[in-house]
Formats: sequence, C-alpha cells, structure tokens
Amino acid sequence: MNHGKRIYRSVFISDLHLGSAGCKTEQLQAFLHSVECEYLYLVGDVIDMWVAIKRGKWRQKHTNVVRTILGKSKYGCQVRYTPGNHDALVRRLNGSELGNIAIDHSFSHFTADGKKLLIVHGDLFDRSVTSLRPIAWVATWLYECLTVLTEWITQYRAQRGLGPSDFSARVKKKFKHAIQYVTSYEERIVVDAWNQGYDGVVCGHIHRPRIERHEYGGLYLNTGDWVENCTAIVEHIDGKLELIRWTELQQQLREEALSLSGLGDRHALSFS
Ligand SMILES: [Mn+2]
Repeated sequence: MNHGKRIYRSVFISDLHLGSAGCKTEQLQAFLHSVECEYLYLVGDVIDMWVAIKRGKWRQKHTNVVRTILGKSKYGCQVRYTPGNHDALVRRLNGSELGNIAIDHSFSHFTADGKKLLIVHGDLFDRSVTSLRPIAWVATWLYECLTVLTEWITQYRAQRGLGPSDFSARVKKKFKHAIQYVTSYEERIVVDAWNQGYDGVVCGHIHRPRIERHEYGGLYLNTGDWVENCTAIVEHIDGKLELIRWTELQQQLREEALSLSGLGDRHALSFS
C-alpha cells in the first residue's frame, strides 16, 4: 500500500508564482506531499521575482514550499528546474548542478516507453513577453492588483452574508485573452520541438493546462499553473502521460482513505 500517496515516474509543474498574492500555496503543498516521483520538473515561473522579492511579499508559506521541494531532492528525487520569465534571474545558474537539483534553460526527458520530450518554460515563444515585454510587465502588476482587489471584494461580501462574486473570473478571463496569443503559442512551441527531433514538448507559461497531439505530429503538454488551475502533468511508471487536477486527485485520495478506514462502509450502512 502506498499510504495515500501517488507514485509517478515524473511530475511536471510550472507557474507556481511563489511570492505573489495569487499562489495557491496550501493546495501546492498538499499536492507535493501526496506524490512521490523519480523526477520532479519545475518548468519555470517557480518564484515570482517580479512581485515577490522587491516588494517584501515573500511569506513563510512560500519558503515552506521550497523546503518541501528540497526535501524531495534530499531523498533521491531528481529535481530539474528550467527558469521562466518571472524567475529569469535564476537563468544565470543555467548549467549548474547542486546535488540532485539541476538548473538549465531546457531539458531532454526520455519517458519509460521511449518518448523524447523537450522540457522548457516557453516564454521565448510568446510574443507578448519577447517583443512586448514592457506591456507584459505592466499586465503582471495589474493582474496582481486585481487579485488583491478580488480578495477584498470576497471578504466584504462574506461579511455581509453574500455569496462569492464571479467578477474576478470574468475580468481575468478577458484580460488574459487580450494579452495572449494562445493558439499561436501552442503551435509555435510544439512545431519547434518536433522540428528539433522531439516527440513532444512539456511547457507552461500561459496558465492553460492541456495535453494534445498536434496535427503535424508532436505532443503538446502544458502543465498549467498553481495560481488558478492547480494542475500538473505526470508520467506514470509505464511512461503514460496524464494531465491531473489537484481537486480531482484530492477527492480520489479522500475517498480511498475513507474506504480504507472503513468509514465509507459504515456511512453506506447508516444511509441504506
Ligand atoms: Mn511565464
């Protein structure tokens, strides 16, 4: 029995944005504690240096996530970190190996069933970050302010007994859509990987979890993020790749724990 843990060969996560108001630290910790893997890929934007470090927003809970990751590396998990645009300062360490932690611009990963995958954050394929970088920077700040504003609205409504508003989801959706060229991003990155001889690409950056085979060949795997979606790409022991959502995995683990303890059966009896 694996004591409520999921065992994978590899886990790929990105866009944790540690240090920003939006990072879902609790869910991320719970997820990290519930998986065991041989390879843990951190596919960029792990630390949000654009907002975290300069503005004193870093909290103990963010340090704790880093400690959890270091803990995994201590017990034999190979951690591979490809910095993104929000943690671009770490790119100075590209090519370094610190014990079980390797940092580089990109990695080649071979799955258990022999697929060759390119692991890269992906911001270099996003025009809104390369040629329109100042706009992206302002957009990040607006997004951060919006997140804080939403929290205020939620608290205000909760205090008055009102339900949550969908204001944030609506605005964020429009906002992100406006600054991203999502389809062309997906297309550019997967075609580039395919042309380099890879079977597919694992990336992040646009906060849109997805697993798909491109029409010209090539697997497109986007890990999603831990600001909104709380998702990861995992490689099973046999090499099969899957997109998982923390909410669904959490539910499965809860049900398993319940049936193990026998509580599930007693409930079933009492309601029959
Ligand atoms: Mn990014």
